[in-house]
Amino acid sequence: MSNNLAYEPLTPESLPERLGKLEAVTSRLGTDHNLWNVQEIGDGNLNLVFIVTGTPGSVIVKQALPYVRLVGDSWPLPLYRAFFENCALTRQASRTRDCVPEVFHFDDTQALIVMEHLKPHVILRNKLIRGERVEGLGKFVGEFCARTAFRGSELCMTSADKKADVGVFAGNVEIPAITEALVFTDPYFTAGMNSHNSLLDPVVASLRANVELKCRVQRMLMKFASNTETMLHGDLHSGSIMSTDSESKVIDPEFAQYGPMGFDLGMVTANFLMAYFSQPAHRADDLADYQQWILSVIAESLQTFRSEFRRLWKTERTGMLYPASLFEEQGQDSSPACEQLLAEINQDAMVFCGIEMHRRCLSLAHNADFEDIEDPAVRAPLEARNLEMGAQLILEADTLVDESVLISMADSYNQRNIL
Ligand code: SR1
Ligand code: MG
Repeated sequence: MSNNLAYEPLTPESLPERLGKLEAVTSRLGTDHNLWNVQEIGDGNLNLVFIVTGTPGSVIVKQALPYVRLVGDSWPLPLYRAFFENCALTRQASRTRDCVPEVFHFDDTQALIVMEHLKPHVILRNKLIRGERVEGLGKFVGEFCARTAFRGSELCMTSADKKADVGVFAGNVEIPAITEALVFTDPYFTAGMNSHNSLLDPVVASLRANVELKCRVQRMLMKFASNTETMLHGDLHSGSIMSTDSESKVIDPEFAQYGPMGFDLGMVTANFLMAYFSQPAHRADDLADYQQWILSVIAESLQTFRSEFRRLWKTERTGMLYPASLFEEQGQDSSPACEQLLAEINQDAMVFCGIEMHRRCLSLAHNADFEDIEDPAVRAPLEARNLEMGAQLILEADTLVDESVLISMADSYNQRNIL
């Protein structure tokens, strides 16, 4: 909509007329917009999402609303978030190959992005709830996190480029504020928008009474808010990944911001762990094998993150950090520095993981893995395992030297009767 129209939320009825002259769209759907079929499919918390289909093909149109869709217009949210989502998609596309949908058109005034329709991909969370496997998922996630973390940092970028980009993203205040409140703060007191399964009351009370736990979470919030190591996806959960049985893509980087390298890895690991803990309520057949498969995805994503990060360290360390002039050019090996950094990233990731495991059961925006379990009495013991393991991750992240410790911990909590 390059004709200076004022912002207006699209509807299936208005969309063909309003986008009907856009070359980026007509070249993919055909020029007769009366023949387009429009379906609103947005089931997320914030935006409008349409699939628009013409005779030759289809596209996705995503438009920001001036408020939080999940809550309504009592919670306004700036339209400029579409600008940051477009920036993030563009940067991710250049840092990872074939991992994100291609952007065809961005309209700042309409807060709208026209992008590739991923087909026949579906939201990964739904596949995990249905017990479906995705080939190569762990490798995909590990590579995505390592490439975006490394290539978006001053290990790789020039300082001038990276600092300019931190400046661009610094303009985004409200979206990080959502994460700062909903993820890091609200779960740990009786915040207004919170909700939880009341059968969990004793577990929740003990988490909220744990001062050491809250101190550690607040320390991580400080890191999240003030550390600009790399450009994060910012909301990497299984609803932000779309998969077929053998291919995955990452979508929805509207929470992108600069932050600590372990954040995305920790968030996505938490979402795999929640898929794991919720499985006993979703299936009886194949339960043990399927849970084992989820654990193997977690292990592979963490291993791949390390191996890909090490590869990039050797081949793409072109930024001002850990320069070759200090190490290789002195005949000295920089691998110990890489290993030390990886250990710190892993430790951060484990704390972020524990925090995300808490927020999805305690604050606003729970996840379907647990929420789809209708009977609170069936759901509570599974959520309790998740909450208690989350607390151990936050308190003992330094003991989680590699994924084998994490996997045994998950296996052990999965057998506990907490309530
Ligand atoms: C009000 S937005 C709630 C949540 O939805 C998004 O997907 C993020 O996870 C956010 O925390
Ligand atoms: Mg999202």
